[in-house]
Amino acid sequence: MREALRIAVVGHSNTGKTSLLRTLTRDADFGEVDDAAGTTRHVQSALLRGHGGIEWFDTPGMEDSVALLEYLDHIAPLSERLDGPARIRRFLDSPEAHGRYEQEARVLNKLLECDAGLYVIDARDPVLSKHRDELALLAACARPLLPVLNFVHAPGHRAAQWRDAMSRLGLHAVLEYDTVAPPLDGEQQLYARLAVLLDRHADMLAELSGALGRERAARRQAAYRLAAGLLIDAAALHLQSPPQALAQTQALLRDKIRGREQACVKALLTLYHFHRHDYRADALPLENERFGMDLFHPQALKDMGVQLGVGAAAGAMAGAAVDLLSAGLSLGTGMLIGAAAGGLWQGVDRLGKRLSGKLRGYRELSVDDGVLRLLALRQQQLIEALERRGHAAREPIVLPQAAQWQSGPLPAPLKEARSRPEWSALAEGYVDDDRRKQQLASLADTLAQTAR
Ligand SMILES: Nc1nc2c(ncn2[C@@H]2O[C@H](COP(=O)(O)OP(=O)(O)OP(=O)(O)O)[C@@H](O)[C@H]2O)c(=O)[nH]1
Ligand SMILES: [Mg+2]
Repeated sequence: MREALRIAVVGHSNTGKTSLLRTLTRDADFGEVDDAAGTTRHVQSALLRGHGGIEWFDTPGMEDSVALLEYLDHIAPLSERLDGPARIRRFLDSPEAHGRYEQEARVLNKLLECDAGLYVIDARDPVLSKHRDELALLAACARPLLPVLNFVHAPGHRAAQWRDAMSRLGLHAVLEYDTVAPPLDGEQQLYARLAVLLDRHADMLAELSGALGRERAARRQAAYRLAAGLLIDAAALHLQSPPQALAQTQALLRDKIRGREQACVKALLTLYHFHRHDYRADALPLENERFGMDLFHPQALKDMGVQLGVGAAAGAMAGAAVDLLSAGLSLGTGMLIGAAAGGLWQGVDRLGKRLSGKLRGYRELSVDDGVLRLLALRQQQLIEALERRGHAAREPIVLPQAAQWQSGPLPAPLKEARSRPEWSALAEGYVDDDRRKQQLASLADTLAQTAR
């Protein structure tokens, strides 16, 4: 097994060093992150496995570089013509390395031990002499440094000035990488630039970058399979109810579907290594009855621009389509499915004569197409938000409004699921047969393709 590459993450305090490592290692619990400067006090490592892997080192922020550089000029005057690492060594051997400049000593010591450093910059900051002094100290360690411009989504950032200042210091490869909302190909960009700086490790970095790209694609595919599973379960679920228990059956149906969506959301958060609190608490289906988010409130559907089945908005049981169940009835289950409660009564009126004598009073409840559309939209939006979210993000996810899935025919696998009650994992007699597997995979592809 090859040895891990060792990379130190360095920079001024509070620029997002720990945040960057959270995002790069996909670990939202790594280290401590805070608005206050001086949050990280000690060096902490994180291992990124695969192809030898990378051992990352988070370091404390540099705060006293101006004074330290003066001190260094004093204890290792230029007239002695020591090279950079020798000057830094002299400082590290001096008593002040354990006194006033203890933080800086930890950083420089770690950088000397590493193969390279990422120099994290808060791109909102103006370029000041303290930064130049900081870079002079870091550069003296004679390790390749890659400047990383963080906060590049902030209004009025100074990325251009920073790029200019960096090139004046001989640092020509620069990476723009916002740790909260990193570019989708951010990792690829990072490892490509590191490969240029770390020629001997270029093959390993290219392999690692390829592996991370494949992982990303596989994760997205797995996410859409989770969403497709939810949709099939919901579309296939039919609950039968005697007329007097209609309200209870309807409540049961809704609970089952809400619970199923919740399970899907949890599985998605876990898949992407995020926590429950990364999704706004009241956005989870079971935890609120606020009509904006409740799956079964007509307003939730309207807000998303989703079309309801005929008459559903008028019906008292909006969202739950009612179908008639009766053995031997020529009226197939498919016929009234898609029409919600209001639609049913209109439908019965219309069909009343033809059906007379054949109705046994039993009804079958299933969810309206509109609910399936809303479920599809919400999972798509959540997945795409998770794809773009850095593990440094601390604000909960807010789903955008989207325009797909709002109208038009539902995809064929969902239509088929409508007439396959045994396909719902929420029902008794559930079977995950080959056809279900095939249709789920096809639906997952459709979801993934319509998301972008
Ligand atoms: N909006 C936004 N906030 C960020 C970004 N990166 C970091 N932050 C925030 O900036 C603050 C500092 O982040 P840290 O990761 O603790 O910074 P640090 O460089 O490790 O700080 P020290 O350990 O104190 O030197 C935290 O409040 C982060 O949430 C970013 O890209 N965008
Ligand atoms: Mg930190």
